[in-house]
Amino acid sequence: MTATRRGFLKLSLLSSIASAFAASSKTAFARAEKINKPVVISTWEHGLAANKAAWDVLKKNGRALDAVEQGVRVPEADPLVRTVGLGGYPDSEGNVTLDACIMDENMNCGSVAYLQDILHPISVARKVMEETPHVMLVGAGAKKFALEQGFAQQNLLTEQSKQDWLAWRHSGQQKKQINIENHDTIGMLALDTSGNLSGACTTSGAAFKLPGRVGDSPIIGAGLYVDNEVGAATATGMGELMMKTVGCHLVVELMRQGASPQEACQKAVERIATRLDNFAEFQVGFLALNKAGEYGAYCIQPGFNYAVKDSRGEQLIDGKNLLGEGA
Ligand code: SD4
Repeated sequence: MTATRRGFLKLSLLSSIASAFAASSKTAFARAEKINKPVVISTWEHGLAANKAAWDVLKKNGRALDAVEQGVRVPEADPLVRTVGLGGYPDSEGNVTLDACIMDENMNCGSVAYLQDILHPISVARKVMEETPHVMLVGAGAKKFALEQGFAQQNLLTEQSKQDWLAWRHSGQQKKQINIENHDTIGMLALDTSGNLSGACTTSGAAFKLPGRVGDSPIIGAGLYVDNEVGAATATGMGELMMKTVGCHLVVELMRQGASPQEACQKAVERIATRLDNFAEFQVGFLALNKAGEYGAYCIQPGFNYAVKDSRGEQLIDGKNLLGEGA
């Protein structure tokens, strides 16, 4: 086959794939009478304050990318949020190590993992996305990059988190690395007035984790995924389960096939439940938003909630779940 013919075949294949994608992504629009935009949604109750900061950007016709970055910086800087940024629970040796990632409407993404002593890992992740040819920086390299970019070095272990870590160390419970109570990552998704989606996810990870452990939150596809033709998803809970199933990518692909955000999150949780024997010991919650501004969530255990802000106001909604009463 000649090079010209090969080029022609490749081009026609690409254009038929593109039209198939465009057709499938129309399903959400076909279902929705009106696009609900702008809208921002995020995990857990601390999402209420984070959404407010994101809304300040969105209501001025700002970009979803700026909204999610500004939004999740709120819990990152709040020492009372014990699972994200400053005041986050440390690992089993008392070191606070942070994971974060961000993704925009053009499939650009940036991520940091095992980052120490920097208050806003989400902004470092954005710098990785915008200032380097890479997607992910980890550990000492990520910190060096952050310092070079002008981020300040700061001790993130608050007295309260240190006391909780010491109590855990003396409790003889060291084998129990993760339970369903001790993690509350913030994952945030937004659709702006231009109809573009972005997402951000940031966490101190599982409390008292093994040193060096990285969860799903900085892993594109596991803890966050955005496809501007279809929708976006983020996750919270026991990261290993999302990593084994590439959960957020799965949620977005299910929406591509026509599932609503709610149905897609439920199917992804069911995938975990049918594949992973020990799923019932853990919490996993998925949160999704599509191009029409429809949103939904689903989790394994009762107790997961998420915050929504749009032109109708703000809400805190309990996630439907697999194992709770009435599920
Ligand atoms: C992790 N998924 O490191 C994170 C923890 C979390 O809600 O989500 N907490 O596994």
